[in-house]
Amino acid sequence: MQKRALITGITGQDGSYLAELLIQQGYEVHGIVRRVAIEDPRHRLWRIQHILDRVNLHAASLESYASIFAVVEKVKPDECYHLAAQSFVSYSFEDEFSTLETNINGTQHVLAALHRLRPECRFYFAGSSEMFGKVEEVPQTERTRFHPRSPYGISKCTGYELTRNYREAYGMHASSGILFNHESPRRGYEFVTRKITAGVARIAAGSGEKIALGNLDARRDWGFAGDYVRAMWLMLQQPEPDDYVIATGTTHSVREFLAAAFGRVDLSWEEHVEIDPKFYRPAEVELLIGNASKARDALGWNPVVSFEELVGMMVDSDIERESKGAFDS
Ligand code: NDP
Ligand code: GDR
Repeated sequence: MQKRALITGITGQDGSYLAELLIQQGYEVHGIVRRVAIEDPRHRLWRIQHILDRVNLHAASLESYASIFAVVEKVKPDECYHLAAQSFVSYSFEDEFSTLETNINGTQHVLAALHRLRPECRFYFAGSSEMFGKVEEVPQTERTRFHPRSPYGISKCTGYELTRNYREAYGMHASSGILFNHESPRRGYEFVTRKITAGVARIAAGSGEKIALGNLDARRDWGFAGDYVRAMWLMLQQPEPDDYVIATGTTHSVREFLAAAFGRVDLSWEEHVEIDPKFYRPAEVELLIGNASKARDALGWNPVVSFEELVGMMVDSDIERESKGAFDS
């Protein structure tokens, strides 16, 4: 029988790669989107334009239990990937209320609807390395204590605990992936990697601008989103639900990302970057590096794309877009 998957956040970076993967695996793919997305597909559905004929979209609001309930009742999914969230850490300091509302209540609404209507559905929660925050050990594993440093990180800790509680209280197959940063040519422009690669493409084309950035010393464990959605799928194929760290196990500073991205077009980053204090955060996460050995042993998961390949892929893609004057929304 063909399996049915429901993805919240299908219009985002990860949602788009996951939808492609599930289509390849023969799933019937359903996605929850905001109503405005259906009214403005050119701008709001750009990441899934190429597969729109193979996905079924349902308008619903994460903040409304009734609307989530209605979609779950209609779709009756076998697997649900809950990716939708206010995912920009910086913005979570500016608007704590909507971040907590969307990320915590949204997760509770999806879990509660599945529990009521489809308890056998397998559930994936998009946890984050931001839950480790001010890290208590290096590298971080599934056993490392959480110390979130932003409203976003706090919301993800709560989503993780909700997921664990539905697993333990009701026996649901509910798993959390604790995913470290993952990027791609579909990354949102507000995140530092894409901000840099899009800037490199414009500068290489002669824009003459400077890229304004914050903390260049922050270190992240950056992987490729296409590799990471494979881990999400693998988690839901296991006989038992569990939580897994997904990471490459290597770390680079923002400064090193700059050097690699500008190096791709033979430019020196120091001439094209300026520091703007407004991009510093009230509380920073300085260093993240994950140990994914549990996922390697239990899921057989390994990242394929290296840091250098990732940076190259993003710069090349932005240069191509820039040359066509085809920047997405
Ligand atoms: P994106 O920001 O690219 O996508 C977020 C998705 O959530 C979009 O589809 C967006 O819809 C949707 N969304 C946001 N707010 C709402 C809302 N109020 N109601 C309905 N939908 C909403 O994130 P990613 O794809 O990068 O990440 C996917 C998930 O994984 C997120 O939960 C993120 O926090 C988490 N994560 C991401 C990591 C990363 O490095 N990428 C690492 C660890 C965790 P719309 O297009 O309409 O705005
Ligand atoms: P992050 O990603 O906060 O790790 O969250 P982001 O790319 O926003 O920041 C990474 C690091 O770069 C520093 N930085 C800047 N960041 C941005 N956005 N803009 C700048 O100008 C800038 N200058 C320096 C930041 O201070 C930070 O240290 C991402 C999101 O995808 C989350 O949803 C996800 O959970 C985590 O990754 C894992």
